[in-house]
Amino acid sequence: MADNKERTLVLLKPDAVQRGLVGTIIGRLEGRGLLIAAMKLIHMDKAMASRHYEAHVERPFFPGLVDFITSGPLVAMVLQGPNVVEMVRNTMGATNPLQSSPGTIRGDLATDIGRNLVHGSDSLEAAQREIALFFEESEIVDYSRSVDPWVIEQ
Ligand code: IDP
Ligand code: MG
Repeated sequence: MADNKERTLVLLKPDAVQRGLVGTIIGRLEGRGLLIAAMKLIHMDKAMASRHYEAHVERPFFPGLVDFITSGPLVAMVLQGPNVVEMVRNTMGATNPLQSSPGTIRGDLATDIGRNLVHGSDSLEAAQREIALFFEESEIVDYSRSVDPWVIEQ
């Protein structure tokens, strides 16, 4: 059985905040039954953005990505549930909205790879590193929901 307490970092990027899609996107993730373990609005600086996207530092799109992700506030969340990394990535859709399936967040709501609304960690290892960049351990709330047995077979 999958570990129900797997955690991932989700960012609702500055385009999601500016376009008024925060509620819609959180609703889609919540609707899948994922538990919100932490959440805050934060305006990243360039140093933090460079650390978050350190894997992409050599890529040609890196400067534009850092400019974009620091261009306004974003919503950072820790989501929890079985297979949460894959669940969030599937719900987000492919990186390039041109290839994202309809029904996914990017496939329904985004057009441009440089304005693709959401981030989700791509592995549990990346999630651990990214969560630690955004949240103190004390900001992550450990709780269960009475509805859990209706969402996850116990
Ligand atoms: P992911 O967000 O689906 O995990 P990554 O490959 O990790 O995709 O890329 C991180 C972010 O960098 C993407 O979400 C997107 O915003 C941006 N990005 C990736 N590739 C390109 C590109 O070719 N042009 C512009 N931006 C890109
Ligand atoms: Mg990525």
